Parts: sequence; C-alpha cells; structure tokens
Amino acid sequence: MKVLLTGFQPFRNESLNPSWEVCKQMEREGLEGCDLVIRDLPVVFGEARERAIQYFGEFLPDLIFHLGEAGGRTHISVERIAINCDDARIPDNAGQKKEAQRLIATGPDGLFATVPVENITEALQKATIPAVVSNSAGTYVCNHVFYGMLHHIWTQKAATRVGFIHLPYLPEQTIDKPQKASMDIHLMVKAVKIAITTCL
Ligand code: PCA
Repeated sequence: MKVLLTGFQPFRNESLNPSWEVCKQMEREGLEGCDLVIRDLPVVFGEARERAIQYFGEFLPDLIFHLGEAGGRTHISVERIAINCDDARIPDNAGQKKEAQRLIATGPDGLFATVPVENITEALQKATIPAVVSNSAGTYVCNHVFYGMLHHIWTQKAATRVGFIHLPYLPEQTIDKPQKASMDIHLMVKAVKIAITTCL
C-alpha cells in the first residue's frame, strides 16, 4: 500500500511545525506493509494545493494523509469535512489574505474525508490517545489543501482515499505559551501510524 504523508512548513511565529516533525519521524521509523512517501507543503494558498496535487500525480498513492498544526487544540483532530472556502485573518507565508472566497467556483460546498473518520478516532481512543472527530479544519491553508485534494481525487475518479489530521503543538512550542496544550511527538507518531493502519 502506497501512502503519501504530507506536513506543513512552519508558519506564524513558529520555527517548526509538528506536522512536518511527525512526517520526518515517520520516515525514520517506517511502517510495516506501507510504502511511505513524505513531502512538505508551503503554508501558501494555491501553491500548497498545486504541490499536493503534483505529488499525488507523481506517486499515485492508495492513501493520502495530510497533517497540519492546530496550535492550542488539546486533542488529535481527525477532520471529517473540508469546505469550499478560503478565509484567512492572518496572511499566509506569501503574505496573502483571503476573505470568504470560494476555493473552486464550481465545486460543492463541502467534501467529506474518504477515510473512516469514526473508526480512526475510536482506534486512537482505544490506544489511550486523546483524539476527537473534528467538524472543521478551519478556512486557512490546511482546509485549502484538504478540500483541493478531495476535489481533485473526486474529479479524477481516483480510488485514493484522503484524510486530514490536525495535531496539537509540540511541547517545545508552548514554553512561552503557558495556557496552551501540547503533545509529545512519539504519541503523535503513534497516532498517525494507527490512523494509517486503520485504513489498510
Ligand atoms: N496549520 C494551518 C496551516 C498550516 C498548518 O500546519 C491550518 O490549520 O490551516
């Protein structure tokens, strides 16, 4: 089974992004039964989606998990739905802001993840990992990539399944944010492995 795993580059004032740190650790550890390809994506509207679609075309994976940082969330968030909307109060890494803009003019309002979101979340909880189903991946670059990929796979009529997982901060990111939650990298890596094996 070919799996494409993507993480994002750091954004806002962060010097790292847990999603990319988890990708790199996943590559070091590997996962039995999986041919794993990791790629990073820029936190830039448009470019991130185009690159993700390019990677899909290059590797033709059976399964794609996009990972992203959701700083401040306490739990691993297994995203249920991507929406056809770009709306960003904070500029992306190229300085672009968005105001309630449709991502794809002719696309449906929302597209559901094509991985078993509930089963994944249950499996994570059974493994005593704090995890929830999330009904919003936001309206920033993560949702943009999630929607863009689901839409691409749908229009291509490809069999590839697509999921998105938002990760909390890493502990080192919260040293100066005493009120914010964080999660150890090894727990997040374990969670991503469980998410993938649940889809096998
Ligand atoms: N999180 C942001 C974009 C990149 C990332 O890791 C988001 O949730 O949209």
